[in-house]
Amino acid sequence: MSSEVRFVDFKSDKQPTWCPGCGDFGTMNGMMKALAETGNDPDNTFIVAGIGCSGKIGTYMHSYALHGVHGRALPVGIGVKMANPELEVMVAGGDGDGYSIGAGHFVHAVRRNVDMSYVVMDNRIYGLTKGQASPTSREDFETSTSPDGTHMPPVNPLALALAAGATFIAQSFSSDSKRHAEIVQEAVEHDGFGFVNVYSPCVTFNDVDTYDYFRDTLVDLKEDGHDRTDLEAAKKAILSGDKEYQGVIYQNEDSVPFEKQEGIEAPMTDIPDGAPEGAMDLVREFY
Ligand SMILES: Cc1ncc(C[n+]2csc(CCOP(=O)(O)OP(=O)(O)O)c2C)c(N)n1
Ligand code: SF4
Ligand SMILES: [Mg+2]
Repeated sequence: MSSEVRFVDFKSDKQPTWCPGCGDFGTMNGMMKALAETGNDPDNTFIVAGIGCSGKIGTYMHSYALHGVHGRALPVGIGVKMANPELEVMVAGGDGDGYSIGAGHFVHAVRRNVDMSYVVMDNRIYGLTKGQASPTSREDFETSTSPDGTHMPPVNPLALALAAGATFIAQSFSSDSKRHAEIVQEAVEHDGFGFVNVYSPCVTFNDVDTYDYFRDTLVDLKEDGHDRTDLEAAKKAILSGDKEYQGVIYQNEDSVPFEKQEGIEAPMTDIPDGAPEGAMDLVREFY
């Protein structure tokens, strides 16, 4: 790893096709800053992206990457990390990708607690498919698929993570660039599954959850005297529903990542003793 990596080194030569003003620009910048600040470089970084406007991020960043199947980015990211724990693995996707079709994977990725980060670009809408209601859309949000509201309460992704035993739960806002980058950096540094729900406004299809809304509403836990290691305080912040927060809401400082518990410390190609004859040749052939 190089000590001189700058965040622009994580930028690819592809021009984003996101709409001008899309929150995903800020989300991506913060991810790149966080990776550079933590001493990673494109050669040791693997981004796995879901499907959606958000999912295009793996193309716009310079690193190893896989743009997978809708809702299936997390199991791929887990597989990458288990095959080579020396890689920095970051998974990114949208609220539809992560909390609708991929909700099952989300819960189990949280439980497994592999040392990686998961950044969800939450715009409370399906952006790529032109504006249908997503799991985080408000109950009264009118879209082409919910002309008279969704008739369902939105999913609270932080509560889902909490219930599944998350060791790191955070929330940020793409437009608060310094704070957002700091929070993603903390997720990367966390020993375990670092989950960040990022409010990343869709300026084309969501005129309710706007930059102004998040700017006016979000309360920063850093200024609220919150103790991130206090599970009861985290429960209160997540479940009381009276405020929307940004910051690290919960961190279990005793977290031991799954792969460490299982004694997986080296890339698969290095596994030396005990492997059946010929097995490692096979692994290397497909590595
Ligand atoms: C299996 C499957 N089902 C449905 C789709 C259609 N589809 C593509 S993106 C998407 C939702 C995108 O919403 P979100 O994950 O919130 O991402 P955003 O575009 O808002 O960033 C859907 C339903 C698909 N590509 N694959
Ligand atoms: S449709 Fe929305 S989420 Fe997609 S690029 Fe445009 S502003 Fe961003
Ligand atoms: Mg979305």
